[in-house]
Amino acid sequence: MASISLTGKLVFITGASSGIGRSCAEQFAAAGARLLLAARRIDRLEALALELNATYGSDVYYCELDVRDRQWVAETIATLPAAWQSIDILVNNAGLSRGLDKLHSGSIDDWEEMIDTNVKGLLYVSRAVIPGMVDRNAGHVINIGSIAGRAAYPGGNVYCGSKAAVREISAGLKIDLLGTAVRVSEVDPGLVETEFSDVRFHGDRDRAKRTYTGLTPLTPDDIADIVLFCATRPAHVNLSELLVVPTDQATATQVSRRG
Ligand code: NDP
Ligand code: 8X3
Repeated sequence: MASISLTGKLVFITGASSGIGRSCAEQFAAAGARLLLAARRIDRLEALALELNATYGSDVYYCELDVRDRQWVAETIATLPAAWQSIDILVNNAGLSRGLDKLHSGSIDDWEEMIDTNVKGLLYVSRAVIPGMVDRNAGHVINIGSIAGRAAYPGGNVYCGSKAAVREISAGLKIDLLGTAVRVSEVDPGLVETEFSDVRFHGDRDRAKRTYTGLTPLTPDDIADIVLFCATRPAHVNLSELLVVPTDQATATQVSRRG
């Protein structure tokens, strides 16, 4: 069965300034897609847009966006230039973890940042983008969840809860879109070496590095490859959920480290 071509498709990626989102941008660009990129660090998006244009001749529109800001999200989507309004694929990737403290000693500010970004931000973006997909009876929403959403681990409490919410939101969205041609996928990675752990440990690079010591983690390109696989299945095929772990990882807490 022929896979779907991404040539000329309009792909909106949140959190494209780093890690998995950035790799998705690169791989969709290489596949001939047009890219709508969002994140808070606009300087990085500008550099990425130039790079993708120079390398692949990509058509890229980028915007500064904090997905936690409901009004900002709504206005950004509502005021996109005409040529950038018909979004074919939404990759809800922007997200983060903060801390690894026990719940009873955790930081409420950290909790709010995770819930506001991972859950509410994903919802705001979805609410702004999906109506157009339904109107056109075409589209694909790909949510980046996590192994953390499938089982809690020590200190994961609120992050795990936020990703469990992404899992149920994805499942609910699939039900709500039944009868339309809009597809919903959730990709749940295990350990991927990105800036994720730097952010989790508030810039403690040594602690962040230890997350990946002695094992071979996934790369952001590994996840982007899978996101593109979901997006290129034939139109009647909906890959609903995918758990992707390094060979050195079995569960969130069971990993094989050497040395
Ligand atoms: P990175 O820290 O490398 O990238 C996170 C991206 O999210 C950045 O581009 C950041 O951009 C963006 N982002 C964060 N907060 C906001 C916000 N409020 N508004 C807009 N953009 C925001 O981490 P990853 O690439 O690893 O993370 C991407 C996704 O993958 C997240 O949802 C994460 O939970 C998930 N994930 C990661 C795993 C891993 O092991 N790395 C495993 C499982 C899931 P900026 O700061 O410029 O706004
Ligand atoms: C990121 C993977 O195991 O650190 O979602 O939660 S984990």
